[in-house]
Amino acid sequence: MDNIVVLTGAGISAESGLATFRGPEGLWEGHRVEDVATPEAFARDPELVHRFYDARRAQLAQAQPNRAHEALAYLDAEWDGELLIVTQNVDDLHERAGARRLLHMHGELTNALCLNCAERSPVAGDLADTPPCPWCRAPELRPDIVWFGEMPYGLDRIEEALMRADLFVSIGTSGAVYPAAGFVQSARYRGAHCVELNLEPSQGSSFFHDSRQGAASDLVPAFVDELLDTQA
Ligand code: BJW
Repeated sequence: MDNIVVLTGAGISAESGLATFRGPEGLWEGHRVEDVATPEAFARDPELVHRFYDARRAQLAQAQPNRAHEALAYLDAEWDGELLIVTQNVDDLHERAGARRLLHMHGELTNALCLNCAERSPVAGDLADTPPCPWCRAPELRPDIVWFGEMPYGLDRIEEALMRADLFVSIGTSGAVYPAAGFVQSARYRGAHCVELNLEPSQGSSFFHDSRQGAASDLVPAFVDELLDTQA
């Protein structure tokens, strides 16, 4: 077991106080997804969308990584083989916990993307105030978030890692959104052992060899210990 791909979703950050997307308490309960998570909605009402993401950024600044983020960062530090942590999350809790081999496939809440020059830059202040792009000075910044219908980041790198993976681990994701929901099938087809750690079985649960139910802050540290024992 040398090469590992870990996929994380909103469930890993739930115990840090960040709402998931699709539960009864879901992030979008008070917002229609079409109002905030498509490029068309942003073109229609940029201020509404900016206010939504500015509020989430402010909330993120108060949140802390939990034991699951910390366990993955420990795995990153200790694992001698290849590892890629692919997160669908736009929060920065993995990197704040210390993870380095990390890819944000759905963008980052703390970054802005310029519609004029396509450069990315860290967000300083609220985007609702339409600050200028630090590169080209145009006041055309949008959140650096992959919305429905847009191409996720890093798919070539992810595909390559899945091709070489001996182990694929999916943590805290409902398996409702593609292409991430299809990674288990790609990994399994190429011979990887596939493990799911989630509060409940995901939509793609039957594709996993091993599906464990529970809170990420319990399951992930225990699983990381198991993995590091195989390396010792
Ligand atoms: C716990 C826990 C605890 C709770 N411990 N667990 C038909 C078929 C196939 C595809 C499509 C289709 N129609 C349209 C599409 C494409 C579309 C799509 O998938 N739509 C679906 C709705 C069907 N996808 C796209 O448009 C993507 N782009 C694309 O496809 O480009 C073209 C392409 C073509 C070919 C190849 C490749 C690409 C882009 C998707 C962008 C997703 N963006 C969002 C919004 C970001 C904005 C924002 O943050 O506001 O990203 S959607 C939202 O869902 C967010 C998440 O990253 C994503 C996944 O959600 P996640 O993380 O799984 O959260 P939840 O809430 O769903 O689940 C949480 C889980 O945790 C639950 O199971 C809980 O039980 C569990 N949990 N507490 C452990 N303590």
